[in-house]
Amino acid sequence: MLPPTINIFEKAAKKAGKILIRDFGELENLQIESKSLGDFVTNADLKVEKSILDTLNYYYPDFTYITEESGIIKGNENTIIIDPIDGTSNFIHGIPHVSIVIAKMVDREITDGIIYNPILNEFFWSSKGRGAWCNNRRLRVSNRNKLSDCLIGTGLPFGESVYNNYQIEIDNVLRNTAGIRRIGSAALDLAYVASGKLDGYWEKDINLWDICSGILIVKEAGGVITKINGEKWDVDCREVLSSNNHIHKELRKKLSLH
Ligand code: 2AM
Ligand code: CA
Repeated sequence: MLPPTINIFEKAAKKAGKILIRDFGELENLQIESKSLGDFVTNADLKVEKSILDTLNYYYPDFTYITEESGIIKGNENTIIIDPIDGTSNFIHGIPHVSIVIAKMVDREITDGIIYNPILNEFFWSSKGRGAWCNNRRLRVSNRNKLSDCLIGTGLPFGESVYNNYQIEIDNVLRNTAGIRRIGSAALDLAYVASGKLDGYWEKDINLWDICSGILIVKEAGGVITKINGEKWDVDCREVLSSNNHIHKELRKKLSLH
């Protein structure tokens, strides 16, 4: 049986997922606006977020909400974080690597989180202490311990977020691993680390709504989450390094050579 919070998140995500799927099938009618260079919002993002908020407000009218599209809605100390579509660029281009993210945070700790890809019908979830799951399958990070065998996810910077030296990081990782994947949804990158598909993942300049659920899901699947320099991650960090634990130190070194 799903924990009660996850049950409610599932209800909200699956209802909103129907809107996402409908719009994914009619991309020619999509209205797209640019928030900044490379960062887009569509009418689907707004509709999906509204649907999630409508469902959650019924169950949790007094909570605080932190959302990608509506900003912060102030309430009590219980906080829900929402990204209606993580992977909006993929969505716009008809690439099915998109996800709905909903997490609960109490005292700056993520206690429950879901990542739902309605197109591939993959529902990832975790509650603290309850393990990590995709649909009915328990998740476990990979066992690979040789960095040279490992597939690593990242997000390439885009537009104004492009930072100096990112090519050096990419170069170091490419030279020492089996390859890099750029999936385009940070939430799915973390879900794939938890699933043992990717062995590690790092990204800089990232928002909490992209990674909130994934942080808990990776930890509950036996993985590690830190800052890129190996220090403790907290909810104010705008970067993340995650892995199956075995390769963490070595991967960190490849990212800290400059
Ligand atoms: P978003 O779709 O919710 O904006 C991956 O690198 C992360 O960066 C995603 O979680 C994605 O979140 C965000 N992002 C924003 N603009 C992007 C772009 N043009 N290309 C790729 N990712 C982008
Ligand atoms: Ca988004």
